Formats: sequence, structure tokens, C-alpha cells
Amino acid sequence: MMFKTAAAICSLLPSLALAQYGYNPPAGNSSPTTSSAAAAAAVPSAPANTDGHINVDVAAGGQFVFSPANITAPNNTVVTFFFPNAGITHSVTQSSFAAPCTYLAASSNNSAGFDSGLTAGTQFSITITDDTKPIWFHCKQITHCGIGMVGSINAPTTGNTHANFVAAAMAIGAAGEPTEADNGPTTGGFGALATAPPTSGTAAPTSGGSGGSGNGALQTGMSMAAVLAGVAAAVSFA
Ligand SMILES: *[C@@H]1O[C@H](CO)[C@@H](O)[C@H](O)[C@H]1NC(C)=O
Ligand SMILES: *[C@@H]1O[C@H](CO)[C@@H](O)[C@H](O)[C@H]1NC(C)=O
Ligand SMILES: *[C@@H]1O[C@H](CO)[C@@H](O)[C@H](O)[C@H]1NC(C)=O
Ligand SMILES: [Cu+2]
Repeated sequence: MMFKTAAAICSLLPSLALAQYGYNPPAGNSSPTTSSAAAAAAVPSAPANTDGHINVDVAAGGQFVFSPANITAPNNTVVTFFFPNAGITHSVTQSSFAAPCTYLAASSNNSAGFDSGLTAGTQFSITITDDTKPIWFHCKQITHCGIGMVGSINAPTTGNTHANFVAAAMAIGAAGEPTEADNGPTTGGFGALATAPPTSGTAAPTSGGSGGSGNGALQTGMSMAAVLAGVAAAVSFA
């Protein structure tokens, strides 16, 4: 009964989000596509990489993806994630190869993962502390991980590869992924270190659109988060 309710809500939400915000699903998702022009204009491009600093677009072009998603970053590299000003909130949440859509809790083998928490109009940075350990991450916004909104840093080129991680997330699927609580930002990390929660403000777009200060956009993001929190509460009490 609870599973059915959750599954029904999960399958409903992506189309709701798509209709409301004009987001496009990644290739292979059967949800209807709408014009990406509006969403694309609202998403600032991350600045170009500089020496020792890699910049990642979250929901680039209004798609449910990290761009780039497959990152190679030696020790001390800073990786900064840029969240869109408008539309639904997203997160960068550390997980594991074994459980792509589940926050990496502390265990005897690893320290707890980093988590930006659901956010919009912000940027969030991590510094690589051990490039011998693959770092796996996903977006915790409901349904996003299961449609492939995941990424990796220093994934092996054989065995547990980046491609196999994406496939594992998509095998879980939007309806199968766990509903995750948003506990706000968590600093720390395993193989990488976040020293601060997301900071407000994103980079100005490199072309087109208006950067926006983020205040109005943040409210849009927060009200969507509130809607989702309400849904999550309804599901867990079902
Ligand atoms: C720690 O790693 C070992 C060996 O890979 C594994 O058997 C064990 O289940 C892991 N423990 C936890 C708590 O993840
Ligand atoms: C990166 O740092 C980790 C942890 O200190 C260390 O084990 C590893 O050898 C370092 N990588 C390189 C290429 O030096
Ligand atoms: C990920 O990046 C590594 C290193 O650049 C590369 O060897 C590998 O083929 C890439 N995997 C995918 C799925 O793009
Ligand atoms: Cu997302």
C-alpha cells in the first residue's frame, strides 16, 4: 500500500515538474518534452575551468544531468557545482557505487559523505583529498537520481566505471529510488572535503539570458522544496 502510493507519486512528479518548469528529461526518458529555451536561459553556465579548479553545471540546459558528470581530479583540486537560479532545487549528495541514490552514511569503512542539500541559485565546492578513492554522487531531489542525475570523480576505467554507475542508478529508476530527507547541507566527505555549505549567487551566464540575483528564483526553488517535503511527509505517513 505504502509502496503503491510512493510509486504513484513518483511517477506523477516528473511530468508535473516538466509541465511547470519546462525541464527536459535526458534522452531515453519517456516524459513529454517541452521547449528548453526558457529553462536554458535561466541556467547560468559555470565559468571555464582554471588550473586546479573544475566547474560543474547542475541541471545544465534544464536537463537532469551534471555537466560534466565524469570528472578526473587529482588531490587538492577544487570542484565547484553551480546550481540554477530558477526552477526546482537540486543537490550534490555523495553516495556509493553500491547504492547510487542513497546518501553515504559513515561506516567502519568510510567517513560520512558531503551533501549540498536541496538548493538553487547557489554554488557548492569540494576539495579532493584522496584521488585514489572514487567519489560517487547524485541529486537527491525526488526521481532525479533514478533518471540518471548522477556523477563521479576519479571513477576506475574498468569494473566500477562511471558508465556502470549511471546504469546502476537508472536500473533503480525514478519509481524505485528511495525518498531522501533533505537535512540541509552536510560538510565533510569521503575522498573529498566540503568545508562550507552552499554560498548564494551563481556565475553570470557566459552568453544570453540575465544572471539574476537569485532572490526571487530562490523563493521559487524553496516553495517547490516545500511542496516536495509535503509529498514526502504524506508518503511516509501513508
Ligand atoms: C566494509 O568493507 C568490507 C570489505 O569490503 C565489507 O565486507 C563490509 O561490509 C564493509 N562494511 C560496511 C559497514 O560498509
Ligand atoms: C592523494 O592523497 C591521498 C591521501 O593522502 C594519498 O593516499 C594519495 O597517494 C595521493 N595521490 C597522489 C597521486 O599522490
Ligand atoms: C570517464 O572519464 C575517464 C577518464 O577521462 C575515461 O577513461 C572514461 O572512458 C570516461 N567514461 C565515460 C563513460 O565517459
Ligand atoms: Cu536534480
